[in-house]
Amino acid sequence: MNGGKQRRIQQALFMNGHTSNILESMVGVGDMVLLDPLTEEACINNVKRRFYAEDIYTYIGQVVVSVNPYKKVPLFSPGTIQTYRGRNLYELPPHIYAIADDAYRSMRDRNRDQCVIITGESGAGKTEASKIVMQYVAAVCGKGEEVDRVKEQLLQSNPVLEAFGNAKTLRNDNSSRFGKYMDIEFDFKGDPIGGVITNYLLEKSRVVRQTEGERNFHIFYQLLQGAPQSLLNKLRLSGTCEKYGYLNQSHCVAVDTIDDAAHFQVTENAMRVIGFTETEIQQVFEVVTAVLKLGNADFESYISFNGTEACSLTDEHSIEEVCKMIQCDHEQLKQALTNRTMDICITGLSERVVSTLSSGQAVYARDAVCKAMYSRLFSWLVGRINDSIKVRTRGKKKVMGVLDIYGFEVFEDNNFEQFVINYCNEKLQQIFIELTLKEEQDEYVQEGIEWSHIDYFNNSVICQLIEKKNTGILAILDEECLIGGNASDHSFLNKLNEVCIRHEHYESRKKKSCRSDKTLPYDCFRLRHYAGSVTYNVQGFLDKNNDLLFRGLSQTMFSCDHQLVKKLFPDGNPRRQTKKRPPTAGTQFKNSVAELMKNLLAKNPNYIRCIKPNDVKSPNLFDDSVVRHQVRYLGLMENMRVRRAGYAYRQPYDQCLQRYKMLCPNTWPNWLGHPREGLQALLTHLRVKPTEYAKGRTKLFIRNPRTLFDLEERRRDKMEDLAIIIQKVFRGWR
Ligand code: AOV
Ligand code: MG
Repeated sequence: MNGGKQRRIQQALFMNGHTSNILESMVGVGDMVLLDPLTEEACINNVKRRFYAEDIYTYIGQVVVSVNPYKKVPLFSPGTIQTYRGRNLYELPPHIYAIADDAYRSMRDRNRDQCVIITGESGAGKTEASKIVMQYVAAVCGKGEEVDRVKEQLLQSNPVLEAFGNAKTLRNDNSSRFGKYMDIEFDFKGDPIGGVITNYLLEKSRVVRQTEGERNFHIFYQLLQGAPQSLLNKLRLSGTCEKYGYLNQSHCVAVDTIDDAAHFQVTENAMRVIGFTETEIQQVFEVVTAVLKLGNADFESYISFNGTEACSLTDEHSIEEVCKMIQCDHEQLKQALTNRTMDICITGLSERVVSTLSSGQAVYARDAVCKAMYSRLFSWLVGRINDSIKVRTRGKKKVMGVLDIYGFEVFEDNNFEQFVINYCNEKLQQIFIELTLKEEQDEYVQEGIEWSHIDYFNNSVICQLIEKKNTGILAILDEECLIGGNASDHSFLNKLNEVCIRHEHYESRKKKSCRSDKTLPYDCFRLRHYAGSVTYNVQGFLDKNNDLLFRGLSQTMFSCDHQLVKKLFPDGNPRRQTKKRPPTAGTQFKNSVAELMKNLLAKNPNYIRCIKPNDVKSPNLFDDSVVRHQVRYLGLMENMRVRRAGYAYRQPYDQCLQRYKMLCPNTWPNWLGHPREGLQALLTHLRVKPTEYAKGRTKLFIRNPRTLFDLEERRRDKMEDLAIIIQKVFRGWR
């Protein structure tokens, strides 16, 4: 296609009589299906030119590709929201607003539940994109006191969950360390009436340990830097972050891009807006403080009278403040931290055995209870927010879901957490493939439309490697956890090597091809993920998957008189003790991800594919190789090819005829024959070129969005004409 023609198409696609500042800045092509030639180079150059021109959004058909600008760009304002409101997707330059508007109207007017699936690697801009979607929807839907209250609560859930669930990592200063799916629910008019948030596995190991240069969850720093003196006094918090073991080990406290003190105000205010009572807010901060202080408890080992290793608190008073605050029996907590009580079954009789812990084991117990306390607090917060935003009216609801989950990540040292996060991203890629590459092509085949298949990498083999029943990595991990006794991370790796060694996406030093690969240590396995290879260190896999808390600790926490702490440890209730083992962390995650997939597949998907322009968080650098890698694994080229060779729009014959029949005297007001023939008559009448459409078994396929656009335009004109005629007739009657 020559430049002139391309420009004309763009104009036809986007200008459509509108000129505004955002339009004037348009560079390159807005829909990459129009790229000529359709090559990876052209694609990268296109998004690059647009990135430098601050046009961060580009379409591939209905998919929005978003490049993180790493600075404020003038694309978001109430005025721009109004510009996009109620307009067709291709009428204006690509924007998240356009996709959000399309999804919202399709839900409201056509009763189709929607979901917005936001993917991309860590730091690519998913969380920001999800907030832009929510802000747009909030701005365009409904008005009134009650509706505004609901909107405000939904929006304010973001700062609360970010404060408690996000942290600075090496990849992203505000990295989501949990997955979030939020259903926003609407009534029949399209007014928001509430919502439900589902959270996925918080990376709780961060509470007690962070990699050098990373931080703990934001709330710890916010509280210490931003809480008023009166609250700090109440919590008996003094001094700086450096005083606390859980905050000082990674040598990163202050971050240029983060104003912790200001964020504290935002978090606290958001909690009030959502409806947390002052007592609840106070209790939440007490739990956060308890975690911080308990983290400073230290132990020293000694050899007990019977020759076994034991330990005691280095400073007897170190847990006094915590005990006072959470109203816990000092002696009981001390015992629970330094001893372990087990019920052992000997010849059918259950006997209670108390064993002493070494100082290392006590630190482990301390960390375990802190991780449990914090992650359960997080789940409680989500539950509490859900209580506030839940729909109280009956009747049919329409739903729009927004998914913002931790992105694919690769660090120098990758553990169980990265394994889980990356597995989740594999599953999301599956949905994308299923719906945009596979289903689309399958549909052409089913409808009998001539089609030459476009190849793509299907990552289902990697999903299988991880989740397959009995022989998948998660199943092997569970099996090892069940064995107990001699099982270890090492024996887990050995099993993996036995079962998975031949899999083309699995690598370890036991594999022939990797024997001399020094970058792959002996205690690691490597997975060739769709988005790149990741080497996982098996250390801690069993423990994190088991996720067990010594019973003495949960009982101690349950016995606290502090209302919230007690609520967080129902498993410590002696009357509710069960012998049944809870499902492992891996299995729980797998099940909840499966549930999520089912939920997403039941809705009409809208995609935002986020891309990171560089690895140094710079607004001025577009690193071709970094972007190329993402373009490849996200499958964007395949997406473009399927889209380009395919048809932009499809609709069953009868629905399509109903919508446009007014445009042709033969089909208006009624067509008595088969809708397929009616549509043919209509298209012939409108002189739509036969190359522009294809007739399937049950649906009409339209190749180019312009054609659809044109039909819609004509329909709108016709409706206006009809309205005028009707008005005249009415006037005549009066
Ligand atoms: P993520 O959600 O994809 O990573 P974020 O949405 O947190 O990434 O984006 C990372 C940072 O990039 C933000 O904190 C902003 O500084 C910047 N940024 C992203 N989008 C925009 C935008 N539209 N305008 C301006 N700045 C932006 V992770 O959660 O780590 O996977 O787990
Ligand atoms: Mg995020």
